[in-house]
Amino acid sequence: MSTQMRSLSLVSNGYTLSQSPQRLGWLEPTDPASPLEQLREKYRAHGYLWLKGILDRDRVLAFRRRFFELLQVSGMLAPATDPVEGLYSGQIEQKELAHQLFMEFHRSPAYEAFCTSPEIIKFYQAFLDGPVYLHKRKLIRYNVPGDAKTTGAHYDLVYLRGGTDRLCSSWIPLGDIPVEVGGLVYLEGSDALGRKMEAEFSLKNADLPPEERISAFNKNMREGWLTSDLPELAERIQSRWLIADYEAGDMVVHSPYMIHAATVNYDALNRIRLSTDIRYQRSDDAIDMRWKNHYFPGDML
Ligand SMILES: O=C(O)CCC(=O)C(=O)O
Repeated sequence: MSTQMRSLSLVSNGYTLSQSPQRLGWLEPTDPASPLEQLREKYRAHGYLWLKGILDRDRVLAFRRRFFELLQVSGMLAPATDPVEGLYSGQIEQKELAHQLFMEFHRSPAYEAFCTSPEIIKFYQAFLDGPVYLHKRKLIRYNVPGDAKTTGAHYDLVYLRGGTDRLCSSWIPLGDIPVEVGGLVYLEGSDALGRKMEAEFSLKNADLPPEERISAFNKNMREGWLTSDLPELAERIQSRWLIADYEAGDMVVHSPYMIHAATVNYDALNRIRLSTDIRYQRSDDAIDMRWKNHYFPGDML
């Protein structure tokens, strides 16, 4: 669908993407039942697989409900609404409590169970052709409507340089995330650019002490982010940001070199954007030991 057919406001950290429609496109969906070699080939060629409906939609929604049921005491949800809708109240009255419960949820067996759903494990075992390992550091993100701060352009290996680069990120919408709700946007064809940038960073970082060399925050990096100016990056490399209407049940698998970012949640219905991002790799490949702990704010990853 053309972006003009639906008037979209696409903004990321103050930069407007929708002003340059020629720099926008749509993410290409993939049937998870496609033959394995086809999936691998597509992943190699595009740097991502948007696996439509690979997860059980009801299970994803039940997990969404669980999250919002736990956090609703913080005042996050509009009064007298069903938690599964995740409708924003307009302000989080008890911010500290929300944070505490949010962190608690990261450590819950329910979250672990969700991230190790049989469909996910089965997919990765086949895709990576062997036993797989899930990084313990896993992230849940909620983005309330109107929050101007979003994920800047980056590729994941910047944060995961201490192990193999044969790892896959899973970005999982926990609920429907149409473009307006501010999901991930992917820079078309950027896996190759990410590889080139990483090779350049490796040269620059070569003389740094080992810990600093792999840090996303060393003097050669920009806090891990390549830029906040998404339109300029797309223009510079003559590419397009690919947007999508994600649905509960989908999972995007992206390569550690694929450049992505997020846009502001402008949902007219006031839905909070909820998602998780987790990383799988083969268990016999080198593991970045810095990811062996639960996520905590300021963990410098
Ligand atoms: O959900 C987001 O805003 C960022 C997620 C991300 O960067 C990732 O999945 O690698």
